[in-house]
Amino acid sequence: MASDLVPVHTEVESVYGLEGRVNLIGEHIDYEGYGVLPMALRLDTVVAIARGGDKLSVGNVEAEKFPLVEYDVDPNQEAGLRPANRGGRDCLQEVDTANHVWANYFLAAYKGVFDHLSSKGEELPKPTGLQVMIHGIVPLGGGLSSSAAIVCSSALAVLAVNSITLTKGEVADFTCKAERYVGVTSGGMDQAISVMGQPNVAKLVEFNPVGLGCRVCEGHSEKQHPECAVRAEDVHLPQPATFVIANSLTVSKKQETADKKYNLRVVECRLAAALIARKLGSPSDAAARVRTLREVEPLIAAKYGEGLKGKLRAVEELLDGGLYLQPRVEEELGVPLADVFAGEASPLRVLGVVRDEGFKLRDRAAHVYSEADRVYAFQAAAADGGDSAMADLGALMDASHASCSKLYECSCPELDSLVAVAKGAGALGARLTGAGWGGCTVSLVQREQVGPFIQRLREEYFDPLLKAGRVTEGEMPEVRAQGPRGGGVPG
Ligand code: NG1
Ligand code: MG
Repeated sequence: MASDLVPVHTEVESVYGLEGRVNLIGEHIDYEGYGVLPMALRLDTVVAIARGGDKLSVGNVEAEKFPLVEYDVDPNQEAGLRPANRGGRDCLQEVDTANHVWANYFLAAYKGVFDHLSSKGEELPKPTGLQVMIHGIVPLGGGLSSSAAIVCSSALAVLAVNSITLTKGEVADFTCKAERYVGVTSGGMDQAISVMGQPNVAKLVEFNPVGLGCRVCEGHSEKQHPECAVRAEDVHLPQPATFVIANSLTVSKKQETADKKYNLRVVECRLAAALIARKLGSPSDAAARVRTLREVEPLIAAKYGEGLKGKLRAVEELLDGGLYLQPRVEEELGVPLADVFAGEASPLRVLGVVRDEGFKLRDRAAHVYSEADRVYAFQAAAADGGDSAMADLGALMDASHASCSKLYECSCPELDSLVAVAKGAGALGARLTGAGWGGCTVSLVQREQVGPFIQRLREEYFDPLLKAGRVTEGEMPEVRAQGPRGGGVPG
């Protein structure tokens, strides 16, 4: 890959590359604090970087599609605001989410490096001009985490050019926060697997927030240890298991649609958690501070018992199955939503956008709790590896898709149809992967079935799209398979 790169102006000092990922199970639960089970892909994004010039100059090998973007090295230099006297604020670069350009992902990473170092109280490097050249082959808007691949490799490049080394867990944690500057209030799965993924093995990625019992150190009750923030454990899959990733060819424009889709789901989960807390006796102000469904688990367990059954009963009894309009949430919570989200740009934007449409709370919470449970069932079935392991893994993937489609409503007709075709073609399990609303599916297939399986997808999903003129030959078909040995099977 490195030989494809054309350095701008100066000699390349460092080249960094990180992969996209496929999430095998655990969708839309990372931002609720729950573990997920992704696997790194061979598709990657590479960043070449060198000091030089007086701008952050961000180019792409595919210059026609992604034209050169230049940013000021330090927009506040002229105002005389040096890092030491910025009144406690971090890097003053701002990412303009209203005018989304591709290079914003680099800028988010750049800002993230400065923010992270200053949150650790470390001396900040002097901002200098940088020449950056990027090349990525992770399909965009495909649910394969092209965005995290560019954010994480950019962050590593900025660290490298400043001779800074950090632990993988630390990089995974701060790049997750950094990617949110682009405007999507995402969880930490993609950055974690991008940084911690390894060939030949899937990973159970877990997040260890303060106060909820860290699984690394069993401590950090007050302030999180940077090295404990994210933890990744190997998950070895049965040998015949092959995962076929197929692109529905419907692009999911997650950044552009965030406030009506992805960010709305994050808000719905938070409101569901707050109402559960309120109904289980928390005072209004405490309930309004609850941020995730994971946080209310102890309250639920005290009344309904441990385990998934108790959580689903709580959701059924405490939340209405219909739509909640804002005044109803405020009445039941006892706090205006403008106060709940004071100072938080993204949820306030969501409120503005969906004012008259309302929130679905019961279905969203039921999805999160059941999906979180399926992740551990998947890990257990993989570890068991017995005769029924393949069928068990497949059934869990099917249940995940049904839940994403019906309860979380993050599928779309094309993804549902591709999943149905995959099942008809003999997949043991098939589901959307990533945020959904377009992008890719992942199917579990026996290794020796891969060839005929891909052929069926071509005939039943891709050829009709081609005949109908909905895609061109050049776009056809992005079908890739990856087995536990990491061997790519040509599509
Ligand atoms: P994709 O679709 O790959 O961008 C997104 C989020 C994840 C996770 C999944 C849904 C980003 C960067 N990533 O992934 O954190 O929530 O959706 O499980 O937005
Ligand atoms: Mg993404």
